[in-house]
Amino acid sequence: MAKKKTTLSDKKAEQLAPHTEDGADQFLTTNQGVRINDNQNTLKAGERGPSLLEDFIMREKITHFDHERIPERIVHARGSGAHGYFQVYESMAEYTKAGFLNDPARRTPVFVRFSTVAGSRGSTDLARDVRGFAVKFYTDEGNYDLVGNNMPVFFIQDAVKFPDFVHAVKPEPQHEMPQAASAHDTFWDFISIMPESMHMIMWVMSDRAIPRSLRMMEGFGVHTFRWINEAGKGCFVKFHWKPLLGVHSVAWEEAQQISGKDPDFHRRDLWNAIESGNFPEFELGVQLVPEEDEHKYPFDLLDPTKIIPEEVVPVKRIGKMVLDRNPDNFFAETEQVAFHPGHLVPGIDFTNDPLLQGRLFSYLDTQLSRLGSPNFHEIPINRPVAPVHNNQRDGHMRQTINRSGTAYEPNTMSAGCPFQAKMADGGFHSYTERIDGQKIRGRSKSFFDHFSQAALFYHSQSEAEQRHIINALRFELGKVTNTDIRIRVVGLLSEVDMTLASAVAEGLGIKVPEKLEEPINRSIPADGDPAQYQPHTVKQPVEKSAALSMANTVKDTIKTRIVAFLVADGVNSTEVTGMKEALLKAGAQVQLIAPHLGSVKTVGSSDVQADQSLLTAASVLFDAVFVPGGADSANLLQQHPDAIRFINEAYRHCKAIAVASEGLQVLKATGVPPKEAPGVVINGQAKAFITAIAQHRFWEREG
Ligand code: HDE
Repeated sequence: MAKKKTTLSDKKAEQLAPHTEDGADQFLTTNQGVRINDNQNTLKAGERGPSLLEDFIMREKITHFDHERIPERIVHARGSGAHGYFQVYESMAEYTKAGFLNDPARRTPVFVRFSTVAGSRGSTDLARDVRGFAVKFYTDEGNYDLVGNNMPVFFIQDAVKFPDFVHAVKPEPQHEMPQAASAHDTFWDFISIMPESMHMIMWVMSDRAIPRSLRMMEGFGVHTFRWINEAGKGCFVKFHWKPLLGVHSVAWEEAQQISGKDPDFHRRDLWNAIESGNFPEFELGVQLVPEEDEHKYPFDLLDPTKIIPEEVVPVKRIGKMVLDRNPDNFFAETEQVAFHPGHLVPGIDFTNDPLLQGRLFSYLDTQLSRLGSPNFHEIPINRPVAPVHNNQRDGHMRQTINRSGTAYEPNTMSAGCPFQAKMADGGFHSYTERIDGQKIRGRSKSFFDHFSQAALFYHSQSEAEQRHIINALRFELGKVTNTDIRIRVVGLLSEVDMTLASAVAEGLGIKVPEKLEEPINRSIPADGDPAQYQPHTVKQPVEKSAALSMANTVKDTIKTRIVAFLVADGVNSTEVTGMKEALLKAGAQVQLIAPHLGSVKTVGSSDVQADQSLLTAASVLFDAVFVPGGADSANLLQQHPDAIRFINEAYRHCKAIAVASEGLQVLKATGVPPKEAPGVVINGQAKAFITAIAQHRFWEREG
């Protein structure tokens, strides 16, 4: 048989392969390869005697165990990873010389890690939080990392504030509470005196912070970056990831319940999707701004609290990423992968965004304590597929055996090798930018519009989305114990939108303050006009942007959606089979939930098997629910409190519900309005049910 043609996307898999082992058909050994004869007992002085120090097998095993933990990431500790590939649709050579963006035939292997920010490694996936969206491209020219988030802006404008911000959002130091939550005093204390955070606050209080799936959220590079073409011409670029399944979220109450029912909900969803061949797909989009237009907008491209509205600069979709392989080992891959915004390839460069500039220091630095050595790049998951040759030597856990007799450059003794690459040979060359200015610890006056884009976001949301933001703020500030903090935050919200501030204030039983407290983080240059360094608003080019609302996302597919069928003995098998076939054909998945596990008797055909019982399943873990008929089944279910609760919750969380024939009885028993309620299909019609599931949620029911 001909050898399978190696696609470039296999390159990383091939590189990882020699480092893997699975123990199949092998003897158990020590780390020195010695076969172990008894793994059940320590070596003892007599059957009832003390253990012997000389038991090298026991000591090796326990010593390794004692040291198997490494520090978790200071932020983004909780994460899930996947392998895949990226392919550009057409050459981007006009704008960038990056090889992987120039050749549509090239499949570049990637490793992606999605994460929450505030929680520890074992915390719930469904925390209200930003999601990390970090992509490592193993390009032929070296590793390129796009270390982004699922929100396009950030809380602060300057990296020096990052430790303060993280200390404020993390559990409070005296008692380490709360875990994976921003609803506490120190976070909101910080926010209440940080007006620049207002735009990001709108995003984190929106449903974007509680995604339905990691496969159904957008990603953003956040900062403005730079592309450089072969001729050396630069242009500004903002990166977007657009999920092909659309952008969807869960309800806040649902998120809290999922955290109890299945804290691994997102991780499991990603894993299962890949295992079942439903590979997550994201398109890479770019907003390109010519250098000449740098100062054309009423916001600063270097300010990470600002977006470029898509109506102003459209997002051009330039390629697709497919995640098609789960990691073999969580620790070796997902935990040990090390991202760094400073991992660049020729054709891509930074800008002077002061948040990005600080990140360039932090990511390399943090790996030294997290992974323990400057040789972390030798860990298999971090190795580039491009060859590595330099004069860096030694250090803890060095793997490479450098054979050269010289470890310096220039040299003559090794004929100058390894030698510098000319630009024509792919040598990285930093973008030549003229910098003229005074050394100053301060901020540009173009950074002080803290409210216009927060308002743009809020005004672009649907009615339901605005209601969710208000409720989220009421929840979060309701958990704050200090009234002064609540008042200050409501004061900041009043600068964004008065109806928003009033609604939040009403829920908190307070009044909107008339005057804002002066922000404390001002540095004004000696010759600067203080007024220009105060928070203010600048008119934006658009008042609304459709792209900011999830209500406008694609709603034409039910692929990978999970539908619960509530069944009991006596269920109508024709209705079960008919609906199941239609849903599977449309790409959804079905699980039969019954009062007990095992066989469920049917009317009309052989028994069916329950996938879960009402004890372990919960409506919050499904996208929609169907109750087929069959008089006995309906009778049993309508008297089963868990079945009634299941449907009530699905209704409360605005999900599609369908019933067929006697299934209507069960629906009636719940008190859910069976008729005229949006998203409730009472005639068991598969087509109508599929259309309803594709809508994702019927938030109008909340009203
Ligand atoms: Fe990070 N961030 N960050 N961050 N960040 C880390 O690096 C940091 C910021 C992001 O899955 C750390 O290896 C500073 C913005 C992701 O491994 C650390 C500042 C954005 C991940 C760090 C920021 C991000 C991290 C912790 C402000 C979106 C997870 C462990 C100047 C564009 C990557 C690590 C993974 C992780 C520092 C702000 C995204 C400490 C100093 C803005 C997705 O280096």
